[in-house]
Amino acid sequence: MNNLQLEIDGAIAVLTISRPAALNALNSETLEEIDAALTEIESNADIRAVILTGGPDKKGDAFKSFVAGADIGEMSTLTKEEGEAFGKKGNDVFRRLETLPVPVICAINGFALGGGCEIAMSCDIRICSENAIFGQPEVGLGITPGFGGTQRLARIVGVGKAKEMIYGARNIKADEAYRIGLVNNVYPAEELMPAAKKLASIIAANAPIAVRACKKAINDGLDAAMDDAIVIEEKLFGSCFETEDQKAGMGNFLEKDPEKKLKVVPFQNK
Ligand code: CO8
Repeated sequence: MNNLQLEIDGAIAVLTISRPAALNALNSETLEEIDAALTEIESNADIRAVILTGGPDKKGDAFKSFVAGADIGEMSTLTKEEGEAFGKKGNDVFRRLETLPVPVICAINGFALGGGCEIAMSCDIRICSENAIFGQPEVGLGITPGFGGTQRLARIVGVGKAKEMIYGARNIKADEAYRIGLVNNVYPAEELMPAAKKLASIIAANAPIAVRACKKAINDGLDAAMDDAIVIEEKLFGSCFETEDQKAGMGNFLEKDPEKKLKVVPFQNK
């Protein structure tokens, strides 16, 4: 792959978007490579969590840019039909990422603009470095967000804030992204990847089928009316009782063996 690295370390896969000459902007080739990497991840049952991040820029700065958008050079000459097709290409890949069976943590290490903000919003959990900048600058380029930004931003931060950001092409810094709920946490740059790996390890240590079922229940339930959403949960909850993890997990609790007791660890922000 030319613009993407996939490293698998035990149960954790790290996907790094890497186009140093263009601040990791997403061109068609990169979208195709992400799609191929998702196929590989899906076929590997050992992977329990994925981290998505951006590689260094051409000067080697690892915290300059996560993804500075879709590739403006590639988009500049598109026709109406080609624009729609390019939007669909991005949307299909991002939707695949969003519905990947295992959780995806996005570690945003710098600019997350346009398509960069949009791919981050397709992940389950976003954390960022203190210098991260988020925004949907498309209206300044004469286009709408095209990889799901009009839909996911409003769902994540609320309609009013999303409209303010999108209509005004207003970029926001990490602290504001944290305040409005676009990211779960902000870290000093050097602590970002260790934090992402720690979070991925915590997730990977839990019962994998149950974690996958939780992701599906939350995602599918959000698209449904509450009466249907709770049925989605009931079915997935029920399916857990066919797993070894449920028998072992509950058995351990009932054995009252202190070594096997579930550990309730308070969540630590930093
Ligand atoms: N596309 C292509 N190349 C890019 C992009 C991009 N999005 N962003 C940066 N680059 C390139 C620059 O052209 C430059 O190349 P070169 O060194 O050859 O001149 C290199 O990366 C470094 O960039 P800068 O010199 O501009 O770096 P600065 O530190 O001065 O500025 C910025 C950094 C502020 C991030 C600036 O590069 C910038 O504004 N980039 C564009 C950001 C943007 O507008 N992104 C949104 C794009 S639109 C989009 O994502 C829509 C998604 C949906 C599409 C659906 C289509 C139908």
